[in-house]
Amino acid sequence: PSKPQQWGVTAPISIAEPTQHELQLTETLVEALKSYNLFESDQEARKREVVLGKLNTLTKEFVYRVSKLKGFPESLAKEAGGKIFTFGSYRLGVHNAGSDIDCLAVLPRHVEREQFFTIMYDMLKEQKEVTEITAVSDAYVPVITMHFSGIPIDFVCARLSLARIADDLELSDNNLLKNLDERCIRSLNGSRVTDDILRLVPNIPAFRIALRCVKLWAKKRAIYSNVMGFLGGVAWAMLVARICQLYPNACAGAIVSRFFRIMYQWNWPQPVLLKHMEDGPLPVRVWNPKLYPADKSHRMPIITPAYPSMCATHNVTDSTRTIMISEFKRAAECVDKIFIGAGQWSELFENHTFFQTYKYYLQVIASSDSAESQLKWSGMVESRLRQLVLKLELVDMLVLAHPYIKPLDRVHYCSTDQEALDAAYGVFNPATTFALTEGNMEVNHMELLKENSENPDSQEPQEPPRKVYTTTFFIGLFIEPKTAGTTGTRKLNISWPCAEFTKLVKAWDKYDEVTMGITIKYIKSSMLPADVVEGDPKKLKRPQGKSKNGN
Ligand code: 3AT
Ligand code: MN
Ligand code: MN
Repeated sequence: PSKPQQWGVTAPISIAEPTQHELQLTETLVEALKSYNLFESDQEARKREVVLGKLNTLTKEFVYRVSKLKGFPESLAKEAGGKIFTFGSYRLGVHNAGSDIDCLAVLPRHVEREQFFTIMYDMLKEQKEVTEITAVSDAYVPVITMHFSGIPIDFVCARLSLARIADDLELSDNNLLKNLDERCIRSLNGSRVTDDILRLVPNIPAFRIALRCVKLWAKKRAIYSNVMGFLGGVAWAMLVARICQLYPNACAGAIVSRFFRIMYQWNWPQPVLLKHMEDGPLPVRVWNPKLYPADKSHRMPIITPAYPSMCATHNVTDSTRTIMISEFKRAAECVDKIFIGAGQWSELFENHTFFQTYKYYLQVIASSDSAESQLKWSGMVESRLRQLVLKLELVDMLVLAHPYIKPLDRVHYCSTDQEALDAAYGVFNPATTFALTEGNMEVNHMELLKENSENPDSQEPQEPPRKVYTTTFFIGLFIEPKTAGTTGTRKLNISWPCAEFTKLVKAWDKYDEVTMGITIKYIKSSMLPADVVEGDPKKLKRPQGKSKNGN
């Protein structure tokens, strides 16, 4: 036989075809994945296609209108075109029933970026199918978010240096990036990276099943989060893609099994690459640890394939890497057992035990007085939390600082100043506290509260309670165990990292010391709030009638 085709930067490890046993395990894997209700129905899939069709038509209509505004004659305005591309989980074919569609509008050069956020925004707003539309034009990647026929959409745009955007345009040519606004380059990047991943994978159906499995596992084990220093969707996709390249003919079950074993043994910081990095036409740097000290500090580099290549795992710290490696180990052992018939796939997807694992935790609470400011303030604190983790890693006797991936949002209805202060410090009455779902801070609980306060022992006329919004982050602390020889008291000193972190977040230009708070508390595991320890932290129990035994 001829030399096997090479996918990626090395020859494959094995080109073997799947065995009966591997095929059978792939089948049981698919069954297991289905039982988590990840897959949407055919009807929902068609609905997404219809929505994308409408968005494409609207994009062309938008380009046409702008062309006319610019005084283009009818024929040229019609030819100006416009096209949408997708990226993210939908483009990879691994989205869940509730996933958004990440969508990019590509526009010809005479359409200005700003017009997407004004004219296109207004056009979308007029559609009867569109709800919850918001334009965030000052973000790092500016975006319109909305629901279209109930489907969440992230809509970004890029303006190319082309007079017309043809229906058959592809985004792979690096020269398309020449002379573009940086925001356009970043917006194009999502699509260019997902397109490349799919191009570089030998067997796409096997890749999809394996990636779905890895994503579900990573979410259940609480290691799916780019901001918190673990890996996000793109990085997980690239890792799985690399294993697919090494076993081009393997089925999904075999890929999953190889995945955990190889990732457990990977020689970090050797980077994971899907292809050799390219040079290109932009005056921007491509990832290169030999040239740039910042790149050298990446602990688990996973490099995006599309030019300009970047490290998708810049946020990984020593702690989060250690945690992920031990999860790879656990998963590898689990899958080995499944392969010899001594285990079930469901064991791979067992929930994390973050709140049962550590003796001590840091509880970081960002608070403010309105839903709007809380969204920004807590987002800021969240984006800096890894700085606290990095500083904790330098503390003597602290082996590991383990950030929990999900912040917990609550609103507290406080009738006294003391209650408001306490809430910001993590002390609150469960009867007047409500958990909020992510991104949905504007829930009115007043009705519920009224019901609850209709009890005879509260007779004094009450002022409407004031709301305190809190977002709580947890960091598990693994402290060096005492060795047999040690005597006397050991003291863990975390005051410096905490003070530095507080200073850092308060230096934010929109920080307002009157309305915003930040507190860090060192707590024993027994002091963890009941609602996080028992099951799903998002579901605080609805208060039951008169509860006087709150705290
Ligand atoms: P879901 O199925 O949607 O949960 P996903 O992988 O599609 O998984 P997202 O929709 O959050 O996840 O992100 C899709 C892509 O959008 C990934 C990345 O290229 C880009 N992206 C996401 N968040 C940001 C961000 N904050 N800044 C810049 N790009 C982002
Ligand atoms: Mn998405
Ligand atoms: Mn998205």
